[in-house]
Amino acid sequence: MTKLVLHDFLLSGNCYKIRLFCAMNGLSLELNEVKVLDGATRNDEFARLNPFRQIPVLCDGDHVVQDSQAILLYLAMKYAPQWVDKTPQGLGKIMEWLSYAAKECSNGPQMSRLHFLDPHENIDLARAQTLGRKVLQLLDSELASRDWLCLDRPTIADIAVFPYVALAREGKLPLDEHPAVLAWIDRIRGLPGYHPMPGLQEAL
Ligand SMILES: N[C@@H](CCC(=O)N[C@@H](CS)C(=O)NCC(=O)O)C(=O)O
Repeated sequence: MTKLVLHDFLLSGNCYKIRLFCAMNGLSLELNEVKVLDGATRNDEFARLNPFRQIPVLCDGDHVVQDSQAILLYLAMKYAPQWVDKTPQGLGKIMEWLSYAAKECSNGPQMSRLHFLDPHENIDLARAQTLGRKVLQLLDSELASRDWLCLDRPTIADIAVFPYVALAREGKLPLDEHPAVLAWIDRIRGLPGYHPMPGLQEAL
């Protein structure tokens, strides 16, 4: 197996998706800390690694993958296929949630949290929190009748949606009003290999 290097930032929920997935699947990762709050993704050297100028970026030997959803899909297909699905129907269901993580979870809970994490970011907090509340409501209603986001088992869909939802309180969002979401967070925390990131160490 080639060496896996993650260009990472400890407080980034998107990077945490990859650290968590690797921990749950016994994949060892070398971490390269990128000081994203100091603008380290915005220089030309970083753009040669990732023209999108964002972390996470995964290097699997010479192969480079950027975007947390893409990295989860790549790693699962290559090393842990039980987290994805072979059928077009199953993969389509997983992709629905990966897209939801990339748009709704990012615009809502991620941006609400970022407002408090980095006051220099120009974020419309009221809009982000409105979108964040919609995410929590939708997830609570979806998870009221099932344990996992899709396919009746944990998949990369759950890993992609998990971090910014579990960190919702850091964006001053009302996680405690959503019991089905809290129960799902608890189920993820119970999966073998789970380990937290800063902000997730406390009991629910
Ligand atoms: N769609 C991307 C978004 C990644 C992202 O938002 N990265 C942030 C850190 S969490 C970043 O690199 N921000 C620096 C910037 O945009 O300048 C993913 O899911 O990986």
